[in-house]
Amino acid sequence: MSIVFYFSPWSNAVRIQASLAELGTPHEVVTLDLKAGDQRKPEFLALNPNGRVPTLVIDGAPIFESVAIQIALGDRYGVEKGLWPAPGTADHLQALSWLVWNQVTLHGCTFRYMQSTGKFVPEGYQHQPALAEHFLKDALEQLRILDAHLAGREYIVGDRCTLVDIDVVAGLNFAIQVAQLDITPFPHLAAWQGRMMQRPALRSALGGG
Ligand SMILES: N[C@@H](CCC(=O)N[C@@H](CS)C(=O)NCC(=O)O)C(=O)O
Repeated sequence: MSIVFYFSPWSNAVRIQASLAELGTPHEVVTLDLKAGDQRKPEFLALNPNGRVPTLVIDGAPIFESVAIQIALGDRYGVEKGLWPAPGTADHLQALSWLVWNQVTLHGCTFRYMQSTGKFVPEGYQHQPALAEHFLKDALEQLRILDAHLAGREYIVGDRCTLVDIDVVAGLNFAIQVAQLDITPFPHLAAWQGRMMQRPALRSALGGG
């Protein structure tokens, strides 16, 4: 088994870095310099025509888009490590649902919120306070939904930590740091995030020491 992980710091690749750290799966890391345009080199475009990180090559076969990568890692390595529900189970369906919810619905509005504020892109480019307010309202509603889901639960799916928790906390930490998203009004969510950040592998992958 061989995994090559195409990575760049402060990018969407961090969520995959966190999953690989939690899984403890041996892998080679290739760091791309996105500012220098490494992602547009023909040899990389041959692996990911979209020219983005994260990208993985598993036993010689490329895979891109972090949701697809999380599912592949879960199905191949996560079940035996206890970090992913077995395919064919009700929890597996829940894992797919919350993973895609995180990246499409929650990340969709938090990312658009970040794009609409001067904190993330230069003021005057896409800095639109009315849009920022709209997307922030959307993002807070999604966080309320996750907070309600976490009431009385330790983890998002089933009764143990899965790559879904890893993916959600990685995206959320980014939004908290970059967009100063405040999760303190959501007690179940804040408690879950605190528990997640106690995990040594995750903590170290997300730069928490
Ligand atoms: N939906 C993609 C997004 C990946 C993505 O946008 N990656 C950015 C870094 S955060 C990238 O590689 N950008 C390079 C570029 O746009 O040239 C995923 O989740 O894998």
